[in-house]
Amino acid sequence: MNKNEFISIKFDLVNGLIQWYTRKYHIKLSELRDYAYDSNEVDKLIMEKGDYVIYEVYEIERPVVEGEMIFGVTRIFPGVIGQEYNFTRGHYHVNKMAGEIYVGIKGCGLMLLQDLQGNFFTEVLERGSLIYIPGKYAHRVVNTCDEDLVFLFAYPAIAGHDYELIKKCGFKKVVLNIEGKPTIIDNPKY
Ligand code: PAN
Ligand code: ZN
Repeated sequence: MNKNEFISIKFDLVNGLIQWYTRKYHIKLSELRDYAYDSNEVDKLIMEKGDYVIYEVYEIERPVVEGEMIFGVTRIFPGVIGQEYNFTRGHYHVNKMAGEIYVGIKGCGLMLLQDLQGNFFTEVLERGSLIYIPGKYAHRVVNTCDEDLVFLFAYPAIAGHDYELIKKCGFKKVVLNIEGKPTIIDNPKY
């Protein structure tokens, strides 16, 4: 097998662990400050518990040229930031033709989707969910359960990631833990 052309690795479908990757990164609480429903809660938590990891990403990078795909696994740890369930930053793809596939491997949560026209949708993302995200939709995942939420993703290498708009205005809605139940409310910052 020519390793430059083919990638064939073991993927533990129960625990969501990939045997090999080229890049691992994590996002800590402090890095979600601008994205959070209540940034005061971020500061409060950092004072109490320190700056801990909210999610980690294991990625198989590929050259950024047409036809190539980047894929990997994201693991969101359970927890809340104030009332808000742990979540990924969320982003638009710069290239609006670049869709993405998410496959739920472990745990449960919600995917938030929105386009630039203000259309907003949520989809359940749990073990066994397969979600196709058309290129124009920003996407964020929220872990609403008390275990790790793990999903596989795959997208065209030329997609590009735009976090700025989400950082500034967020998603139309946020998912809060209200009396123990995931509750979707309007985001006042949007
Ligand atoms: C995923 C995400 C990953 C982390 O690979 O990049 O889950 O989420 P954020 O990038 O929103 O922090 C993806 O959607 N790539 O396009
Ligand atoms: Zn994406």
